[in-house]
Amino acid sequence: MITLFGTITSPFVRRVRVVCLEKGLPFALVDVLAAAGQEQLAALSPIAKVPVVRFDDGRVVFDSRVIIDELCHADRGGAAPLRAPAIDVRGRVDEENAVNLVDEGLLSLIRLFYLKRDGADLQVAYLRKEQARAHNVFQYLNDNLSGQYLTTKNAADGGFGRPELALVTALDWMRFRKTFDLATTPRLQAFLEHWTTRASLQQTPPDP
Ligand SMILES: N[C@@H](CCC(=O)N[C@@H](CS)C(=O)NCC(=O)O)C(=O)O
Repeated sequence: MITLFGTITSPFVRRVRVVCLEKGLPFALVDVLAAAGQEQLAALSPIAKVPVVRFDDGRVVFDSRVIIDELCHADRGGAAPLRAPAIDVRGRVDEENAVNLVDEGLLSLIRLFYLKRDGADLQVAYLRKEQARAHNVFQYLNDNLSGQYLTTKNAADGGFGRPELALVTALDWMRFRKTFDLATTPRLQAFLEHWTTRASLQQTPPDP
């Protein structure tokens, strides 16, 4: 059994939960908001971010991308039913760029969310830069959504892969935490509405 350390609200943890559900891989979720989970996480990961996964063979993996790679390894039947990662040079770069864009924009918003909750002054120069980064990333994605790796093509046509998973989990967290006004990015709003009908996403809402 895979042990997943995380929270229900985290978009990065949700990606791992979705991949496990899609592939029918059983897992046990340890809630790190509880004291016992927090202690276990601290003992396992010096980064102390979630998700962290402990595999049956004892390996501990600290990052959602590496965890998903491992879950989609050939030994576990590859990526299916998700779209397999591109293998040609151009496709690989496009796909990694797409995931990176989403992650950088999302991480800026997550940092701003925590800082606001702690009462920090968000007007200092670096945090204004974080706000601008998030705005620019999601505006860019809104304007470039129809590319090959951020698609609303249905899954049977190879339309649901890692970039789509990254973007839909990010957008749903942004909606849930009210950290970004999706009305300013209508194509992203439509993308979110399109993909949240997928069963694995219906089963993993951040606000159950
Ligand atoms: N690159 C990491 C990012 C993970 C991440 O930032 N997780 C957030 C929750 S959504 C976290 O644990 N934040 C706690 C903190 O910043 O202390 C991944 O893909 O797994």
